Amino acid sequence: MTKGQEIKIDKNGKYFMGFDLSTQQLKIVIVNEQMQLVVEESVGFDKELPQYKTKNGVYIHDEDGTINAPVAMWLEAVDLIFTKITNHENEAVKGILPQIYGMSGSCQQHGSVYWNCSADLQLRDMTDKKNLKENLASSFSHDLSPNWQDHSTQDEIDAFNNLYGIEKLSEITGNRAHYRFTGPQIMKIAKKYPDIYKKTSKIQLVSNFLCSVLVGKLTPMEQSDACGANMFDIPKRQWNRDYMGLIDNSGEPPSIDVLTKLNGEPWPMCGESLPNGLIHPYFVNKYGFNPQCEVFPFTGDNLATILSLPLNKNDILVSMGTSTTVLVVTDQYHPSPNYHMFLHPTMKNHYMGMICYCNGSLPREQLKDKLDPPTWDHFNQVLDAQSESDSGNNNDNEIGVFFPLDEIVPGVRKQTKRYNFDIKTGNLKDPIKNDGTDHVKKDIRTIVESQALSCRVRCTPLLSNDEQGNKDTSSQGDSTTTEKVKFDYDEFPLDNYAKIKPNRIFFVGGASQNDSLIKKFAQVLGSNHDEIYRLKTTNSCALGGSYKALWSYKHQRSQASDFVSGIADSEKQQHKPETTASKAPSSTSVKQDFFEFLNENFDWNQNINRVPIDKEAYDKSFKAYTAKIKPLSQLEQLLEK
Ligand code: XUL
Repeated sequence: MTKGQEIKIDKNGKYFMGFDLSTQQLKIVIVNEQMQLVVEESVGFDKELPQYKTKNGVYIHDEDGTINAPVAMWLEAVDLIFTKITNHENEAVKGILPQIYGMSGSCQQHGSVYWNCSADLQLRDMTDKKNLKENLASSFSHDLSPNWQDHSTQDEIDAFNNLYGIEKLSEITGNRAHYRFTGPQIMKIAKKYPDIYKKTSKIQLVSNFLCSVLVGKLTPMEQSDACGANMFDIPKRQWNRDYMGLIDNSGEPPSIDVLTKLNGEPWPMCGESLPNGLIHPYFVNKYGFNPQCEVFPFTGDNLATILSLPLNKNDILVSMGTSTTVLVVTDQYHPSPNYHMFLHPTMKNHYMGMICYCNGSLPREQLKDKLDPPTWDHFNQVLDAQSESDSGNNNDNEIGVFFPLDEIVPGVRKQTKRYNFDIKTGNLKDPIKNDGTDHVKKDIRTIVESQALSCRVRCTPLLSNDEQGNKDTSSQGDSTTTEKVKFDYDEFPLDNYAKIKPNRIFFVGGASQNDSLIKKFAQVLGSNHDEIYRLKTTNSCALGGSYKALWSYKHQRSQASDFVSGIADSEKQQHKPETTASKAPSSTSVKQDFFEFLNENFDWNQNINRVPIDKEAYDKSFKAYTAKIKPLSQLEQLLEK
């Protein structure tokens, strides 16, 4: 549902809810059985829950890079968002909660929540005489949840990387060690706050924490989100005991205690549609939810985002929230320390490749604030004018990085650096010292270009080169004749960067509403099919969650009906000759996997804007930006680690 669209709620219809517990807000969306968005609601933490005194949803401890968020604030946000729905000015929205038959959702990844041994009972006994915060006031061993922007775990990531080496860690868990990943974060708590760790009975991700609150019992971790812990063995689909053993080596054998705290193995398997349970009576009594409403496993926000769009092989999704992430779906497990690999939440034997940047919207916003007037319109005017002035040739010779926060890719400290480079050789020349206001306009262009270029150089190796438009490339990484450029841990032939493009690009998230910004990104990234799309709603994660709930609900029932018709068939078979045995398909069942379901039912008109592009100019730009790849690689080698 976008602004100006009419809300059509059928009093007899079934509806499905998707959550997104993100860094700065809690959001929900509600869709009908036709996958149409009918309700969106949100609670902003800083503004609507000011008593927690968070800044952008978190507490930042500059002294050691710790960033965390109060768990009680999230509980208050859940009560507040349902209160907003039940007090809604639109009568149909106000009355919709009894019509919710399934819910699922997404949460910021990697964050962990620490429960004490009373958690199970207190979750079970939640009463509508109190609010959630009061009900669960003494259920936690730690009031705070480490946040994905945290950078305080250098010693711990060294331990993870060094156990069997970075390559092996990536091969097993899909990821090298990262500050924010849950394993290193838990290890820090165990070492630095042994009392808290000792009192901790269960550790959850933010995703299964929220799910647990909704069903009123401690639910297991969801498999794909568990891949963000540096401890989950993706090929074996189980926790890796050796990496778990790093957290706490006081027990015998070391990983048993950690396994108990993690509530056993993640469950169910990715691609299955089993629910975690029915919604707890607290929500039925307090807000009128349907007692039969099923709660399906919650996942991470990026993982839910890929569920919001019918992505094909070689399509890329660029998510522009607080962080910028580039996401691809693949059936190949090719882990590398350069990017992240996760299991796909709803498709068996599929994976999500991801590149994640901390410095997404923040540095752009800081530059916007230096303008007079400090508005996005002004920012866009500057960006568009700079793009027009070089008519797609991009023949300037400046390259820069703008990291007000420590960055994930490349893994470097916060810093800003600008350099000139030689256009002919691509070699860096002198640093540009001028960062006065007269340079702001130049910086606006440089920052957007360098953000997009960084996405391009890192997602190209994730794209396959056998697609239409990518056909003439030599196989990835095996070219010995061309110059290679290094990014992070890998070298890649420069030539391939000039040839490999994604097929379609989908932009999602708050900043994707900015046309100037996404056009610039598209010019740098290129598209074989010249297809650039934007999801109309900015709530892609919550939308993906609602689709997961809808598909799971229907898939469950179709499996059950298959099972019943299977029994009926086998009973019939006992009375019929063997040759006539057949299974009658149920007309209402959803037997497809998630991808087929989404492809068949996705409403392009309601959900998507196609962004018009000038093909010739875009092709020219794509080629011209290739010239900036070598200087970017050289600049990254100079950054302070
Ligand atoms: C992904 C990551 C961020 C958070 C944002 O690895 O850390 O994208 O999930 O909520």
